[in-house]
Amino acid sequence: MRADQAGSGFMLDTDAYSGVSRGRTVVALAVLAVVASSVATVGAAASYPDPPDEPVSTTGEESTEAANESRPGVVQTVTYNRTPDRPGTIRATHRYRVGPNTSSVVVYDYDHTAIIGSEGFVRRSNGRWVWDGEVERPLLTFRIAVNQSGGVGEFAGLEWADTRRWSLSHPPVSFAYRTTARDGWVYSWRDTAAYERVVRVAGAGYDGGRVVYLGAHEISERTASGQRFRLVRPADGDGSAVEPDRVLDTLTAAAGQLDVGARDDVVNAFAGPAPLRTGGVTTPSRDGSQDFWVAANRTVGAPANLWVHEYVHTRQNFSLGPRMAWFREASATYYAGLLSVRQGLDGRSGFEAFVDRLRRNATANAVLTNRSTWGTAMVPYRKGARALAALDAKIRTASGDGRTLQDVFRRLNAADGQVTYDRFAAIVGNATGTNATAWLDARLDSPGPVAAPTSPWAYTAPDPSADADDDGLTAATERRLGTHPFDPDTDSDGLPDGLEERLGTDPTDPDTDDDSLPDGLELDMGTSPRIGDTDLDGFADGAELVSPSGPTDARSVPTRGAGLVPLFDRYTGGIAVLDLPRNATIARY
Ligand SMILES: [Ca+2]
Ligand SMILES: [Ca+2]
Ligand SMILES: [Ca+2]
Ligand SMILES: [Ca+2]
Ligand SMILES: [Zn+2]
Repeated sequence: MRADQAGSGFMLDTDAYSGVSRGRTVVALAVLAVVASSVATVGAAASYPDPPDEPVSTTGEESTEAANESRPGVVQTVTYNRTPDRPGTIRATHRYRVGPNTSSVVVYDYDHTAIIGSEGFVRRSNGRWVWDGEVERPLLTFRIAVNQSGGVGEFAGLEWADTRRWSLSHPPVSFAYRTTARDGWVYSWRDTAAYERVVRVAGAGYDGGRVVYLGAHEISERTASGQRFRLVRPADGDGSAVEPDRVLDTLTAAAGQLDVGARDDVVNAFAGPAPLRTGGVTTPSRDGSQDFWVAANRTVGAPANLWVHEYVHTRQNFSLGPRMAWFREASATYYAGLLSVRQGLDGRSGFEAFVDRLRRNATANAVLTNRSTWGTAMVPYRKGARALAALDAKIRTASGDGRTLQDVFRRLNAADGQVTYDRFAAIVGNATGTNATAWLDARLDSPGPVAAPTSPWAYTAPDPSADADDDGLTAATERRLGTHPFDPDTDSDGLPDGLEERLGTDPTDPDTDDDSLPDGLELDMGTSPRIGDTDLDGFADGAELVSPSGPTDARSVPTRGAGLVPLFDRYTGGIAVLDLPRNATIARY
């Protein structure tokens, strides 16, 4: 989950959006540091008497003008230490190697930090720390309060956490400097190529570029769809709830499912143990990686797959105008559910939970385009996700499955500048082939309920050869047979739909031959699921089974009947079946 607009009334802020510094970050374990050199880029032309405040949003423009400079003006070396004697805090030391043309270095007075040591920096009255111009390698040491609680309702709790054994945090690192090689200030969060950052972790730990894990950990990696996925989890009991293969399976599958551009080369997924709240995502690092974290007790399942939710955020490269702010969480929520269902997670019950959420009309009276009407921060997650489900179906229907909401998502990612509501409407109109403004206005720009489709066919992948439930039948075949595309055993008789198609049994009837024995049980017992009286002795297989007599032996016939419910229940998961009448002779073939 991601806070779109820091400083607005709503802090949806399970995401770290406050630490905005950007820079070339090099991962280093223990004291071994690797430095990647970089070529400088000239910053924006604006010149200020003093560096401005740290940005509250990083959606602003990046500098694009390139210039050649043989070496960076500043090398910042950040070293992190755990401080178990002071739970809830970590220590960071920032050392600066100042280049010959650099005339000033300014470090901000970050929130939730205290300077506990300095060399070569002077504190100004505005709280900032300025290099004294003399000390060659000035440094500042910070104590950082990690345990910041915030948010309300479902977002309440710790966003970051430090305990005696481990620490997950998002420490501030931004600074600004002035160099004669430039006209004006260089800001670390903007001119990311103009300086170098080296990160060291004292002891066991891992720096993802934005998120820092301190403590014993394990890393699992997987590559898919041109992305490197790295799962970082606590090494001991704190991380035991995390199933690395399941997490990497769902992330790599989502990477293949989501064709919207904006792929980071590296995605670092951190599993943070309690008392962390749900999860969040940071802004991308300039080295092509992006970090997100999820509380370690969050399992992989449908529809609320938080791992995929945060991953979808990493694929959001757009900048949203105020009337479009809802789209960020709405799309993360909708795709987390949709992709999970298409991955077959939790089968039919996963799909039904997904649709059930869409069916609920929570927050119906909020106007998505107008934040002041939102009674709760959950509006984009609820009404927003519902509206996107409806929109996806509209686009697919209008284009004969030629286009989907992903085409709109991709175009938002590719758009220059802010995506306004009007621009969004134009992009949607392009996808549907008709002017969509009235349709959108009624759902996004108005109060009132929005109906999302509930049929599974609205949510199957457009590719008709997909087999979400892995039952051996494509969605196209399932549609023809009337089976459920997200349920591998539509009639719950113990036989997968695909096997039933091959056997010639009815995949929508648990007892194809009406002999009171479910198809799956008959296969186990050696009777025919297609012939009610397998041995043709005049007594139905079901009657013979409970009699008992041999259903595959014509010389063995029933003497009495009994209820079949317990046997049937075993195979149907609770579908009630009629008892056979005493001495029943049901023979059908
Ligand atoms: Ca299937
Ligand atoms: Ca079946
Ligand atoms: Ca049967
Ligand atoms: Ca028989
Ligand atoms: Zn989110």
